[in-house]
Amino acid sequence: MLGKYLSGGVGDSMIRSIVYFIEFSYRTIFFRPVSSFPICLSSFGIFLIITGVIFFGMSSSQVMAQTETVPEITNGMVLIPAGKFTMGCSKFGPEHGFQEHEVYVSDFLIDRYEVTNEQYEKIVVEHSERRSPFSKCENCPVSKVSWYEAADYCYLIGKSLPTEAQWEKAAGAANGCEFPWGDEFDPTKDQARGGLKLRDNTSSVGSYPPNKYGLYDMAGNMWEWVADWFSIHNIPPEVLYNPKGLSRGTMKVRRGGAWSDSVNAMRTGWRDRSHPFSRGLNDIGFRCAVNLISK
Ligand SMILES: [Ca+2]
Repeated sequence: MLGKYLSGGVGDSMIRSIVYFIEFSYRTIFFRPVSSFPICLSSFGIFLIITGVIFFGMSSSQVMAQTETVPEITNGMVLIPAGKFTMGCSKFGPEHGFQEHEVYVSDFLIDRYEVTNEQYEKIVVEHSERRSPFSKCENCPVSKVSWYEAADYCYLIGKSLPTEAQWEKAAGAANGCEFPWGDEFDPTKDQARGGLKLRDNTSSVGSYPPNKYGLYDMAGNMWEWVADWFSIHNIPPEVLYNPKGLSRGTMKVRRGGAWSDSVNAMRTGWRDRSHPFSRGLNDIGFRCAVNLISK
């Protein structure tokens, strides 16, 4: 009866076996003659014990599976604590800045490093055939990925692209305009991989000092796709709590500058955009994030 009820939908063999066992026990216990009541009682006790062991085993294995997968997802990620911050940099104008406005961002995790060629090609094997000659080592940041490909990668490993607000908060500049380490870029100090004509390729991720959150290459190395649509109409959104930007657009925002770009582009408040199908000019990569609340 029960087996017939469940066989259409749930039905893997283990669940079916358990259901048949319960049904068999039920018939054995409750359809015996009254004279065999003691046998019924002892059967009922055995039934309870075995059922308990089975369900305890199932729930334990589920808990073990969950605790084993959590570290895999969050390995190499950094917690960015919730709070308000001033997003944008008005002085870069509507083309490359955003009118300064205060937003609140909840706790989230973000990758400590840009996604590397090796990591990306474990999921998208064929990318190795178009790996950029300017970023070709295993531990170099992946490039030549469209926004959609970057978003897909993050989704497939249980993450998402950071929103622009999350990315900018994680960049950690004291104000919204300058570099993660301060106001000046000095190429002799090896602060970041970038500055037009100063570098001829990328470096392995994490080759330069981290920012205050322990994140690497938030300035330079590769531009990084973020989730938001770009708009030249530089109006702060109505939603200032975990803002996600516009609901539609034609271009996607990229942040942080690249090995081949100008010093200005590495400034935390500087933003630029590309078409989401574009794979860039060997200069756009990404990192992923995990939201710790549902909205
Ligand atoms: Ca970067």
